[in-house]
Amino acid sequence: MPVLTIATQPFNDQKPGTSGLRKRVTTFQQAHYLENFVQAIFNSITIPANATLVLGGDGRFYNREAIQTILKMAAANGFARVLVGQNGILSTPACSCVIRKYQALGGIVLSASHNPGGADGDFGIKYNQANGGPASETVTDAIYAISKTLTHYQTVAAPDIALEVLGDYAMGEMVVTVIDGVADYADLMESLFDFGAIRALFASGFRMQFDAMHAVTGPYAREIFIRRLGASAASVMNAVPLPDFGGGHPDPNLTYAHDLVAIMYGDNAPDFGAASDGDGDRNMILGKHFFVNPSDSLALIAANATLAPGYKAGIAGIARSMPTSAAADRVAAALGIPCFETPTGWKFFGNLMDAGKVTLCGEESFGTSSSHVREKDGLWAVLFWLNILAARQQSVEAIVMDHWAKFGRNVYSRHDYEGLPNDAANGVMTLLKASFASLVGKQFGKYTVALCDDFSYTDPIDGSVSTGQGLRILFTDGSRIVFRLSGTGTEGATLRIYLEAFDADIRRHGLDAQVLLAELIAIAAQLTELRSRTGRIAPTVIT
Ligand code: VG1
Ligand code: CO
Repeated sequence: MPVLTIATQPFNDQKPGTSGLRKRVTTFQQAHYLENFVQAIFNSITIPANATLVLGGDGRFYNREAIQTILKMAAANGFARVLVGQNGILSTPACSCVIRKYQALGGIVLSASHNPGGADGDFGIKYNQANGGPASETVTDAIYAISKTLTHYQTVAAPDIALEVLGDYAMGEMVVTVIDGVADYADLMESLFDFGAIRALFASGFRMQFDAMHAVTGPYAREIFIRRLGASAASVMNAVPLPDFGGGHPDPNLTYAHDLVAIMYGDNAPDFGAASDGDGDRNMILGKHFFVNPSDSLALIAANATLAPGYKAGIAGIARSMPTSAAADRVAAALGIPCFETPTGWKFFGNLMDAGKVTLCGEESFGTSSSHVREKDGLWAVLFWLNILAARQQSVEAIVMDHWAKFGRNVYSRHDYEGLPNDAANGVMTLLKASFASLVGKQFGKYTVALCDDFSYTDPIDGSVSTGQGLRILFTDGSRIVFRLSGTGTEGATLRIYLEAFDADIRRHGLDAQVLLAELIAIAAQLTELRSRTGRIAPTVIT
């Protein structure tokens, strides 16, 4: 099959953000736009003769078209085999699992994760390396540099592959294998958790509600919760992946997962609630009328890790992103294991896991996972919780309260201001940074500023340095406020304000975080001139 070399023009806007390249579908539909980025990926790596690529996406609008395009480009660029998810679908953690299981050279995940989908929504593409994790910054920088200079890409003239039917298909010299990514992933989960105990929990009348948000986890959740664990059919809702996620915003938080939240805070609520995002790497955990903050969830999983068979021998260490609360640090200290603080984005955890320094990783943005893959993993976190609930036979709320009584509570909240004009958001950040020199030592109510900086990280394994990772104001009592601009949006800017204070007093542990953090929230508004600069009086999303 002859390789076709097609002329293209370079694009200047293909810089990957926190997690891959995310743009409007209409941007990706421009002539040669997708091809340009894919060729830049292929040019940034060496493709040996027997190389396998894993390919799949979250099923959003444009997924199928993009998969067919990439298959032909993979054939032209010399891959021996592509493992592609049935119907072109693979969740992000399943893709990571498959890359590792079949020792692939890497994988391409098509997803814009929690961003809305559909013809007017977002699309995205991300390259994962042989360890199953997102490409490092060095690699994404190289891809970006190449994308700005490309003049040609390579493809073949081949018919589309029938992605519905499992099996092998020839495309020139290359073999396309349509795989069942659900089975591989479910098997991995079964090897880590006590499925017998969880099955017994469901059999005893324990009720769960899982919301797949019309996104990728539906088929995985059905296989695992209903078929393998015996949960009732009604326990999984919105389980059919739709190209536009049913018009919703597939982001599992208190604002966008409102249907699930209404059930969990309603009369006769189930014992346990959970949701995942567009590509299946996020998780939200709820108890009866109770929300578990993702930072606490990481700490709690760490403290209870040995209850799950896959973690029986204990954990080597924990890593958390900088804005994530220090609740996990307290558990690490108690266990006598290290805790690492990395920039936002899962790509920073890969080296630590590969080096065996950490077992658990987490981000405040509903992301938790372990070294079983190299991505965050939504259903893994839900299963970990079910395993803990089965072992401890207590309610979600009781388990969290116990944890706080033992370790103290890192009271935590994130306020997101979405869709801000870029100028206003940048203005806030510039103002803050400029004020840093004069802030140290200043007193705001009961808080005194100890240190201000722009977080920078030196990777302990490869020595690479990442600067500009978030503005931090640290107070003398360990409280802090962090400010970041999102790197996953496609229009305007999203300002994230992360607030944290420590409270060891058990009498206050039942109180709402917004009440306990009121003073810090006011300080953040004052320092950023938030109202006058953005015109906003309240955040879009509060976590
Ligand atoms: C957000 C989260 C970050 C997460 C990233 C990708 O990034 O804050 O913790 O790793 O999304 O998650 P940002 O730059 O918008 O703050 V996913 O599930 O969207 O791939
Ligand atoms: Co995601």
